[in-house]
Amino acid sequence: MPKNDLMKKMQEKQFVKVCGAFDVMSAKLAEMNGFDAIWASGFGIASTRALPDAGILTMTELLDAVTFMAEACDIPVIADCDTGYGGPSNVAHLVKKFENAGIGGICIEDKTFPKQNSLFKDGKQEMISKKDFVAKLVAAKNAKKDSNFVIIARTEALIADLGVEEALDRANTYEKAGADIIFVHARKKDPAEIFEFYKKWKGKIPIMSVPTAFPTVTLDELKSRGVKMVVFAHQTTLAAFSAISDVVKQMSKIKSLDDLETKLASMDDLFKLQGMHKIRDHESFVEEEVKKMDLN
Ligand code: SPV
Ligand code: MG
Repeated sequence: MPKNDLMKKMQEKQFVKVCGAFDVMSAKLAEMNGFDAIWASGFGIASTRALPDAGILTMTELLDAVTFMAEACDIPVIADCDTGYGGPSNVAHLVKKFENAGIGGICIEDKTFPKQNSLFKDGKQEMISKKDFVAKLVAAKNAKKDSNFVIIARTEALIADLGVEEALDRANTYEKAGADIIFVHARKKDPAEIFEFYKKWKGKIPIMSVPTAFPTVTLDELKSRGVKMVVFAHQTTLAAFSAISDVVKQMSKIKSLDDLETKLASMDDLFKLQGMHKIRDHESFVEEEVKKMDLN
């Protein structure tokens, strides 16, 4: 099970880098490349099932996918739990299940169920009231047993075009309700609005950013504007899609595998990821133990 040290890392390092993952392999690769934590992306996990990122997957389906990641990783795994799968009681149940599974924390957002992906052009972006979302946060906070379990409150005020003042009001209220981290999502290519939020934010808890919509903004710039946690939420999913599409397209046409133009990983790379050597060692160990029993 992963060590749940995300908040500690944030205090020590001032800035943490989190990588989106859609399955265990992408989570493991992120860990092997030095990320501080994993963002188990709802968008990514929905993509692996070829289902819309629109609240279609159930809570237990998400829990299954994220549990596999947490079992394989030593760094914390944060689960993107959309709107929390219902009201405060559903959120309390969710926190209990995810915490028991060794997952490092959850993110819930203040949209109506079923939510639609925030970056989906012309998607439905309706929000619930501040009061109703606070009730979910209070339920989440009261349900967690480990103080290190992270509750990220995500406001969609900018996604719903309600402006910076609404985002600030909601973020301040969510901090009071017990959130550990605030995530204000933004979809405009011009970062002026989200930068205005960062400038006006006077809260004490850390701010998280997903810069997919404004990719030219550097990490140093985010850091200088007070962001404490960057999440590259989508890129592993997008990369996997393009890499697999490319190789599959080529394989549909080639006469032999030698014609493939893509540089592939080796089988050994994957055996390493799987920990195949551990199987050999384990089998030798079991064989020795059985021998010692002197059976006839
Ligand atoms: C996700 O990774 O599923 C997120 C971020 O929630 S976004 O897709 O931008 O809504
Ligand atoms: Mg999501």
